[in-house]
Amino acid sequence: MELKDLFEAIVDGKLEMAVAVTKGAVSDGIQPDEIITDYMIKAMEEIGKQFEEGRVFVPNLLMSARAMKGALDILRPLLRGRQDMYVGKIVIGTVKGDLHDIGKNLVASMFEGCGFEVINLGVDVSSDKFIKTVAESHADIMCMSALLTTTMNYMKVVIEDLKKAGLYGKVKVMVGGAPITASFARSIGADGYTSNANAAVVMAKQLIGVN
Ligand code: B12
Repeated sequence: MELKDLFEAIVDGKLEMAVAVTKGAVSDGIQPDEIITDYMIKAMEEIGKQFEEGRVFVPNLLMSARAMKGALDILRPLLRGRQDMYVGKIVIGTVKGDLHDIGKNLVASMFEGCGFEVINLGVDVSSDKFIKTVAESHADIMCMSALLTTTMNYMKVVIEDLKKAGLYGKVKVMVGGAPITASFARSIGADGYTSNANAAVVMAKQLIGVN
């Protein structure tokens, strides 16, 4: 099996195949970043394109998501293994009404791999839950993800509630997800936005002043 089979396995939603190819790639010494960026993310882009063109439907997306998760589960411990120092604490979640978590989990795994302690609140996270967790954990950064144009505006609600709770400015806020832009992030008062997981780590470190 070759690594390009991972792309096909995710597009076709074949979990066992995705896991087997990923395990093979790891034992061949291929770096997790390369597997994620060059094959896994590209496969999700491809299935997304096919969905937009009406060639596949929601069940196909779910199968692909399952295969992607299975492959990411193999890589996650390896990403963690790179951690050599504690950098800071991050609370991350996908906002209320939104169930997309593949990108959010990738970002969370990258953070963990680069020394952050991560509290992953999952999907469909309410403002109350974000704020309660930030307050209790004394997190350095709160990260919100949204993949729907209908849910991205909820990020503003959370930031407004953060202000009411007296936490705005005390915790840095990062936002991301396919429909988010830097100007949207600025307009709602977020401290940072990046379009991908690698850049998210660089920005998170900048925001809290570590390199
Ligand atoms: C997989 C998928 C699903 C799966 C999700 C499974 C899962 N566990 O996540 C399922 C089938 C559940 C799903 C459901 C729906 N989906 Co959907 N889905 C997708 C799809 C194909 C891929 C998303 C994905 O995983 N991308 C791969 C990851 C790696 O990329 P990413 O999420 O963008 O994350 C990267 C960056 O954005 C960034 N990032 C992400 N989060 C964060 C956070 C921070 C803080 C930072 C800094 C960075 C960052 O870093 C990540 C890694 O590089 C997209 C199409 C697309 N092109 O995006 C549609 C898409 C997002 N879905 C869409 C729709 C319409 C829906 C449904 C409404 C469909 C329906 N009719 O039921 C439902 C909504 C359910 C809900 N309430 O959330 C639309 C949204 C349209 C819009 N403008 O709002 C899209 C764009 C497809 C389309 N073109 O129509 N979906």
